[in-house]
Amino acid sequence: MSLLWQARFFTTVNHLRDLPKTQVPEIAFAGRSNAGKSTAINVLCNQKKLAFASKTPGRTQHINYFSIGGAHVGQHRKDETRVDEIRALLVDLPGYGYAEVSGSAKLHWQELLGDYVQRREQLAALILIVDSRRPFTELDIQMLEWFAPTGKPIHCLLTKSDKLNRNDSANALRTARTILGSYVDENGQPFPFTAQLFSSLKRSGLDEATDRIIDLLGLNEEVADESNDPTAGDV
Ligand SMILES: Nc1nc2c(ncn2[C@@H]2O[C@H](COP(=O)(O)OP(=O)(O)O)[C@@H](O)[C@H]2O)c(=O)[nH]1
Ligand SMILES: [Mg+2]
Repeated sequence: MSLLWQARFFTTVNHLRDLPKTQVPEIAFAGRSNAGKSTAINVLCNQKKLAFASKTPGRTQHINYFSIGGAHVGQHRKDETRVDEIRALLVDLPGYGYAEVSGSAKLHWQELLGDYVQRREQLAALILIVDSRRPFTELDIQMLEWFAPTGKPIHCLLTKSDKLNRNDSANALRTARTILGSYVDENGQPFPFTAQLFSSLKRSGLDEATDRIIDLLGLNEEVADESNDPTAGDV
């Protein structure tokens, strides 16, 4: 059983000033509207309706938080002592690129997303959800460029891989890795950007994605760390 299956709704925020004051590591899911982000979150967390998967994209313009650990916290989240039991947070960011969102709403999410990914210290890594048939649109590249200077990892899920044959899937993965590998820091070192194929429909790539997320959140080291160092896990 994956730790991600414990995920429970935690809170929704519309403004950066309302971000939770939790100190546990969080991992954020970002992606173009309709890329399959909500469906991927649901499959990873083994829950049908945790994140809202929609046929009318572009409607969620806020940030949804899900907690791992302290399973009853969702019902008691005003009680600070319960919040202590949370081990990590999953963050569902607003989908970008939906054509019919108005100019001012678009600007609002863009500022919200950019500020969040660049400034949120608790953010351990980004899961970038990209449709394997439409890899790396302009806004995906924008996201990479916002995030790269933080030096934190990005793991890219190339979703809906069930729609591609074996050859096209392999090409999509190779192209994605080439693009991700083309980002280098001022010393010419590549950023910690990785990619894999993923299908929510076929549940393929699920173990690889789960292991990566648990790893990026530091949850697989927690038992060992706790016995040696009581401050391990603090951000
Ligand atoms: N074939 C296929 N369709 C998918 C997959 N993941 C999502 N979809 C479909 O793509 C559409 C958008 O998915 P959704 O998760 O709402 O995208 P979001 O806007 O990124 O959250 C929905 O109709 C989903 O059923 C997948 O792995 N394979
Ligand atoms: Mg969605």
